[in-house]
Amino acid sequence: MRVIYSDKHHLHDPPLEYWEGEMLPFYESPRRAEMILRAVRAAELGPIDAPSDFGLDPILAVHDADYVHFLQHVYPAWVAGGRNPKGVHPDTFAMRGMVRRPRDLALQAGYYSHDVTTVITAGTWQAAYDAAQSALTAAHWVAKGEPAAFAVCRPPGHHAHSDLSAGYCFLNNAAIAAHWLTEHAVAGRANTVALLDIDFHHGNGSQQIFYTRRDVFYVSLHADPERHYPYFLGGAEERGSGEGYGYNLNVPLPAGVTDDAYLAALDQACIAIERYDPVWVVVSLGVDTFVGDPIGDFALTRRAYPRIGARIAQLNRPTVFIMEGGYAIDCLGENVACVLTGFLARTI
Ligand code: OKP
Ligand code: ZN
Repeated sequence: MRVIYSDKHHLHDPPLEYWEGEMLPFYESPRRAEMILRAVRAAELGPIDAPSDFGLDPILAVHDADYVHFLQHVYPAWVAGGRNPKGVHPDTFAMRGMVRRPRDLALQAGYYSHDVTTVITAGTWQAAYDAAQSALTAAHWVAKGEPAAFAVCRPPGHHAHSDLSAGYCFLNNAAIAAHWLTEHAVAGRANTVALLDIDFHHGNGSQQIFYTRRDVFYVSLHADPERHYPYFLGGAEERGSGEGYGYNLNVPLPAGVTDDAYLAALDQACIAIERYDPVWVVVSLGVDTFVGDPIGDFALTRRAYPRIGARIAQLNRPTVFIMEGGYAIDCLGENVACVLTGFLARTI
């Protein structure tokens, strides 16, 4: 399995995040990717390389050009306006019917973000850009015939909409990789990519990006949004629209889900993917489903992760793994490596 990792994720390192009236250390920290890299190296999954550069076009194929421009240029505009250089922190958010976008880039912060976790610092764009390029590099490897590739993306991506940052995410790495694969599809094949999201949280951004399309089937297992972020999307009744109707599958799960219950739900999701019969599988890989995760409320043990990887391998398609969440820092690397070694045991 090819592994893609860029050191530039270190450039995105906001010191604090807002939570219930307090400022806490930023959960989505550079140590996460360091821990994953270390475990993946120890597991000897395969060669670990820096991403290639595919430029902006594959990003602009998924994201709004003005939103991308905002991400690239807002930080200096924010600081030039005399604001706090620790990071871009909007205090007001554009909501239903609020269509006016201010000309000042700094004031666009609340127009282009869904919540307070998407703090933009001086290096955020470079880190997010390299995470997207890592996902694209992984997609290229499988398009060229590799059975699997893993992109250690940080910041993560699955909450980012076409024109909104959300939940620690700026560019939707998995969506960028999935869309790129659809442009390299076998001619005449309508069902191209299954995007399987096993992060604890619903991937609201991935759902939004592919909601009206049938060439990417979005399937997500996640905490019921009645209980957990992102709250406003992720219900089972959201099934896609127009041509995409029937090609969005949400499986909300209760608190305390055990290994066996999770594997049973994953089996159902995989059966739906087998019925769809995609050319490629893209996995939004989060391990915040772990019992020890400080944000999640599932009860998966370490032993679940090789089983998850093995079930994904049974889909028997070229597979791109894209890193998303997981915040139990001490177990994070090992849980991720367990999914990937579990996958490899079935394909070697
Ligand atoms: C990103 B990914 C915790 C706040 C959590 C945002 C969750 C984003 C999760 N203090 N709110 O899906 O792991
Ligand atoms: Zn998550």
